[in-house]
Amino acid sequence: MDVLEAIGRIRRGEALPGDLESILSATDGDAEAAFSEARRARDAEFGRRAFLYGFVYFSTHCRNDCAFCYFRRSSGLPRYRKSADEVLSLSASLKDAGVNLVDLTMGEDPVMCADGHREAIGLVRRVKEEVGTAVMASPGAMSEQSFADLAEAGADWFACYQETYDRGLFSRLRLGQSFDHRMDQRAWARKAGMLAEDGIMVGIGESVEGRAESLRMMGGQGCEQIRAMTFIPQEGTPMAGSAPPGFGAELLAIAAMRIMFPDRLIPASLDVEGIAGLRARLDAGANVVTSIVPPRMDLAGVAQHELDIENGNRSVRHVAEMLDEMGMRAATDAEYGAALSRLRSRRGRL
Ligand code: SAM
Ligand code: MD0
Ligand code: SF4
Repeated sequence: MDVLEAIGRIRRGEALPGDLESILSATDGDAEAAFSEARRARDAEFGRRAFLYGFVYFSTHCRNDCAFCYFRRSSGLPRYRKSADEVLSLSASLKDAGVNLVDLTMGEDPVMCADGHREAIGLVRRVKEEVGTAVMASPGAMSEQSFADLAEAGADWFACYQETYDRGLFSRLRLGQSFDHRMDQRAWARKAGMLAEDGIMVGIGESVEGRAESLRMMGGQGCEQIRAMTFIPQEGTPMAGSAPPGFGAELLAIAAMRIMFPDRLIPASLDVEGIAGLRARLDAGANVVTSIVPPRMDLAGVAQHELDIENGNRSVRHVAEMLDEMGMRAATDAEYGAALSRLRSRRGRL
């Protein structure tokens, strides 16, 4: 199948069976064509600007046992939980450094989840009130009643990734967790007035057809931000022996998302390949740089819990330099605010 023709059909909303799969399995010149179309779609929609997200993984305690995760309950790791003061000062320093948003992320820490997620929601409220930046909350799965409280505390975004839309695969990854309850999360978040992010993992045991189906399903839910991240095998987990991934499939997934859903925010995560992978992800059509983590703060990443943190490569300064080299630049807070207003006004029509 001709990839350029497939791209054209997808862009016109006339996709044929197999069109998405042909992008996801493109090689060489065909892959380059997909990346170039994706960049064109991104630049037309957003200009040559990237939004920058700071990442504060404030508690690595977790009651869940996801097969892929370094921080799963049964890995006997030392863990940390930052105090409210630490979270506030980390968020403030990220804002000062120039991020557009702070992503407050936690494992499903029983202390933070207790009493309708009272502690976690309290942190969001304090960061909104005392730091005044845009905030994404990534607390894992919550009960429906907590969403109104989280929205009222000021969270702009709620992130919770389905990982895959294949129920069988989901049950082998998120052991003992409900597929439907996780699906409900983003619907409840949006009903409460927040923007929502969904995501899938790439190279986690899915076929190209399975990945295509997950991308179609994920996009069809209309979440304002959507992502694909390559699975990184983690020592001490049941999936430690998996083959180390290539990143080509993730890049094609990013390009495909941009071509199918041009007006969404799509991350280039530093948590997969570190700074070395930034350019390729932006070149594939991403327009948000996530997982910016300041050095010397004893903070962890998720998929790459150490890579590029202490050497400062995940800092705003370093990212801004790379954007500059690519003829791109970091968006201002006013530009980010305008993009969020646009997403909110299109709610239900993405
Ligand atoms: N604990 C919350 C949850 O699971 O929803 C929020 C943070 S969780 C650590 C964020 C995401 O990181 C997961 O949903 C998964 O997509 C991704 N992730 C975790 N471990 C990963 C790995 N080894 N490789 C790639 N992505 C991973
Ligand atoms: C990232 N490490 O953006 C973060 C994390 C959670 N909302 C985000 C997966 O890559
Ligand atoms: Fe816990 Fe999230 Fe890791 Fe699953 S992915 S074990 S919920 S931190």
